[in-house]
Amino acid sequence: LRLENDLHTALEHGELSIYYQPQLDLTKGKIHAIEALLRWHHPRQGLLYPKHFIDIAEENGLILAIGRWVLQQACRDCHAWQQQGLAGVGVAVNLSARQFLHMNLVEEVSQCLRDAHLAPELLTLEITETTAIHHVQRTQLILQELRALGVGITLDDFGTGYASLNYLKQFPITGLKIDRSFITDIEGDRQDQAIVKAIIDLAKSLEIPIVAEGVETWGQGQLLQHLGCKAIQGYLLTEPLPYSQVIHWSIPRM
Ligand code: G
Ligand code: G
Ligand code: MN
Ligand code: NA
Repeated sequence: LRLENDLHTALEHGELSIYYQPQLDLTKGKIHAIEALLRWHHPRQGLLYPKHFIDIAEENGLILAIGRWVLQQACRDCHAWQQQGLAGVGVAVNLSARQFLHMNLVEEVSQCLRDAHLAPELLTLEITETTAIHHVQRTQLILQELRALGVGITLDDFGTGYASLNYLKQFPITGLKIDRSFITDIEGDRQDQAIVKAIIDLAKSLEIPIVAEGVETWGQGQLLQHLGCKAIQGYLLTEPLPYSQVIHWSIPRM
């Protein structure tokens, strides 16, 4: 309850910030996008992660104001890094179910792009399977409008839900992220390997770019590359970084 009270003033007190985690295109050896990950610098409890407060924000509706702020800030930061050595590198912003259904999403996204002078192609929205499962037609319409703006739509945590394949069929998805739970043991677990290979092959035949998340070791990265995965994200490259560090970060030698 205390946390909930504090969350009401977190935005105006400037306690929220965005950390950024790059995605490496293995075929080009270049960063192609960077995911925005929300953090809360709590005055007494220190650095808090989304798992500590996103559910609260969803329940009390603060997620709408917070989500709007994340979108604005991420678009501004992405615009700024175009001139700071990261030209052509896009930004990926996570959206939760409530944002998706209750924000005036299409209007707000296009407003953010305009305000930040950001090319729509540089923005990708990450949704999960739970985002919209009960509102298929409405979701289809919103996603089509977002695609018409030029914004990308990535399906996050792919493979963990019940409806992954349905989503691919029904929605205009432009990217997939293989959930970290399939990556963790991929080197030792043949079943995980088979699942990941199937997802990669599926994405390839549907011509949808794929990113493996939660890649922590060089071995995992190599195996994924061998299986045909063209992009990775995870601690192998770096943990999520504050903006001030992102522009000075460079791809580690592997
Ligand atoms: O930051 P961390 O790596 O702990 O992220 C955990 C999860 O929190 C992510 O998978 C993502 O779905 C969610 N998340 C991170 N940032 C945001 C955000 O800005 N908005 C929403 N709705 N979810 C976020
Ligand atoms: O949107 P999503 O929930 O997928 O966000 C990714 C989450 O995973 C964030 O909380 C991020 O901090 C975390 N993360 C990013 N890279 C790694 C990794 O290599 N290993 C682990 N365990 N977590 C990671
Ligand atoms: Mn994500
Ligand atoms: Na994820």
